[in-house]
This record gives sequence, structure tokens and C-alpha cells, in this order.
Amino acid sequence: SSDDITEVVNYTKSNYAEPNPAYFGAGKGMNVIYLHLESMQNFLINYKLNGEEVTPFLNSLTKDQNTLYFDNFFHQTGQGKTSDAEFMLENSLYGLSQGSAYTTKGLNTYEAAPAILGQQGYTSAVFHGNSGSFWNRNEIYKSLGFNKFFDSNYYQIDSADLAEYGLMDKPFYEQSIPLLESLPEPFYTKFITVSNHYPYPINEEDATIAPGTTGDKSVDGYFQTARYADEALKQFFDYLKKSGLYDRSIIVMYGDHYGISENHKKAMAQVMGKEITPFENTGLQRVPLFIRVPGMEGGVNHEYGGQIDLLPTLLHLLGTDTKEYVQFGTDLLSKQHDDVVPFRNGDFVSSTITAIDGKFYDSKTGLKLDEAKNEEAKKDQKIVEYKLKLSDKVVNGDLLRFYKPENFTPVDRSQYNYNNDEK
Ligand code: GP9
Ligand code: MN
Repeated sequence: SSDDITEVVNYTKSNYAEPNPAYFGAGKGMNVIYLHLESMQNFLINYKLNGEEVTPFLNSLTKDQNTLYFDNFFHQTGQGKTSDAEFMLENSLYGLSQGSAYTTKGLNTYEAAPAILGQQGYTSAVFHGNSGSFWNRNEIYKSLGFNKFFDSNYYQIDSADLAEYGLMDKPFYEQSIPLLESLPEPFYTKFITVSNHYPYPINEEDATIAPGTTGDKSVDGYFQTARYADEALKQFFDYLKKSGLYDRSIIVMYGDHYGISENHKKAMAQVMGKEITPFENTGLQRVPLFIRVPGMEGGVNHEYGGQIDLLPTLLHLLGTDTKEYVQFGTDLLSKQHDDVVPFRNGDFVSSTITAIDGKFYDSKTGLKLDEAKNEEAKKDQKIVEYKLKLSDKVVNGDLLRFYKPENFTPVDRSQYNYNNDEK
């Protein structure tokens, strides 16, 4: 109802974090290229397997002059996995506690990145070498305002290049180039990769690093498919540099969710060299985040944050204020960024507190918090629950129908057609 949306808007306005002048507009007018790093966990970054780097290219970006690498960035997905990650970064709304909002709420009204940027002259597109109906993308992308959706129909997929969830990353990027070049600039794009997907199978000729030695097949293979994904990325970056796009594009890379689930604790204990306690398991929900902006000062950023924060962060880099929008995250680069990161099950993590199942730990030491600190944690816990509840109200009640930000033209789904009927 309209009362509900008033409560939501009051809350998100009070939670708004002002842009940091050192970054606001740093990428104004530039293209946006999101590279979705399927199942990439942060422990892989700078990890050495038998003395060898697993992701040498991503590792090199942690030292790139114009790249910010966030090493305390968490995925916040639930059952909707990839689709939850996408949902958060396009909307700064949480995925649902059950199922996938992409699937069940595809026809809602949204105020998503492609629509916001579309009104500033951006053309938006998604590239994905899988069938367009997977996760109901071909429907919800219209509601989000994506102009184009290049799904598997737009790619030549030989059986040798076919992974379980679509075209392998190297041919995927290669074949995406002419499609990308068909777009007018500036563009807002997202490339959704699939090679590094559970259960991490790989052909011998694609494997350029030896498997892990835990004896757990998916954990051992994960290093090899992650290496392949890293090589594919490097190739795509080579193209971006050659074409000049590199110098006029913001590149954002994020891990979408964990690759190795809790069912593989034993093998992961070997990988990490320590027992995977609930506290360690929470730490393993870190996913890499890289943001490259030409001309921006890079470095390693230790701020605690999550996928919900991507949209306001990006919009501020583009010089677009976010005050009028209903967004549950806050700009990672803002001095007022809220570093409490809710997980979809109500647990949370911040630079000081890690909350798991109602128990509170010190984020630095992993030790249980003492009574005095527990009180602060309980307050954070309440806020986390309130945020998730409010976001759920928006999504379940389709509340953005009742709220039009100033200068925002609502998306008309009937204007979009992707020609990606099933083959
Ligand atoms: C498939 C892909 C995988 O199109 O994006 O989704 P996931 O299984 O990781 O949620
Ligand atoms: Mn995924």
C-alpha cells in the first residue's frame, strides 16, 4: 500500500550515504562493463596451489593503478544464486528468502540501473551464452529496462565449446565482441560467464594448472576451471585494450556466490590450512570485487560491503546521485557507508561483528563477543532483520509501482523484445 512505500522511502532516505567527492563522477559519461565471475570466491585471489597462482590475471589487477580491489566484499545471495546476485546489483534490493525474485517477480515495477542510465542516453545489454529463459531473464530484463539481451541464440555454440550452462568463457567473450561493437556508446553492459560452475568439469586441453589434491572432485577441479576463467578474462581485457574501450569504460568484476558449499568442509580445511568452523565458513562467503575506472586512483580497499552496495557505488562513480531512489545498499566509497552486511538468512558480518545463528563473534579474532559487545550486536541484528523485511515488502508487494522518483520515467515492458525465443 502507499503507507508501506512511505515507510520504505523514509527508511532508505535515512540510510542514504552521501557520495565521496574524491570519487563522485570519476567515471562520468564512461561505458560500464560488468563481468560476472561465476562462482568465484575471494580465497582464490593470490592463493597459491603447489606454489602456483590460480588466478594470475585477477591477482595482477589487485596491483593495477586504476583498479580498486575490495577484499572484504561478500555475496548476499540465497536460493536464487546467480539471479540473486544480478537482482541486487541491478536494483539494490535484496533477493527473496525463498526461491528467486527473478523467477517469481519478473513483472514487477523496478527502478534498475539500465532504466536509470537509459534516461541518461546509455544503451544497455546483457551477454550470456545460455538460453534466455534461464532464471526468467528474458522476462525480468524487460522490467529492468535492458535494451538488448544477447542469449545463446546470438552465439555459435559448437558441442566442443558447450559447458553445462552454456558457451565456454573464451569463445563466449570472443563472439561477444561484434555484438558489443554493434552498441552505441555510452553503454551499460553485463557479461555473464558460466565456465567456472559447479561441479567444475574441465577438458584436458583447457586445463593449464594441475588439479587440487584434496580428493574432493569438485574442490580439486575448481582450481582448474577458475584458472580457465581467469585466462578468458585476460583475453577479453586484451581486446578491450586494443580496441580503446579500456580507456573509456568502467569495468566492474564481482564473484556472484560461493563455488564450494558447506558440504565440502573437509576438503576446504586442507585448502585453507584450518578447520572450517561456522566463523571461517562465513569468511569464505567473501567474493572478489574489482572496480576499474580510467584515471581513478586504485588500491586494496578493506571496507566491509556486499552486493547490495554495488548500484549506489556505481551510480556515484558515474556522477548520478542516488538520493531519490529506493536502494537498500550504500556507496562503498562513501564516508557514511554502512559496513553491516546482511546475509539472506538474517546472519550478518561487519568489520567488528560476525553474527551466525544468533551467536556473535569478533570479526578480527573469531572469538565469541563478551556481554557488553553483545548489546551492540543485538542492535545490528534488529536493523538487519528490519532491512530484509522492508526490502521483502517492496519486492513481494511490488511497491515501486507507487513511487516515482523525480525525473524518472517508469519502464514500459512492451517496448522491449529480444528475439530470444527458444531454439
Ligand atoms: C546459468 C547461470 C547459472 O544461466 O547463470 O546460474 P547459477 O546456477 O549459478 O545460479
Ligand atoms: Mn552463479
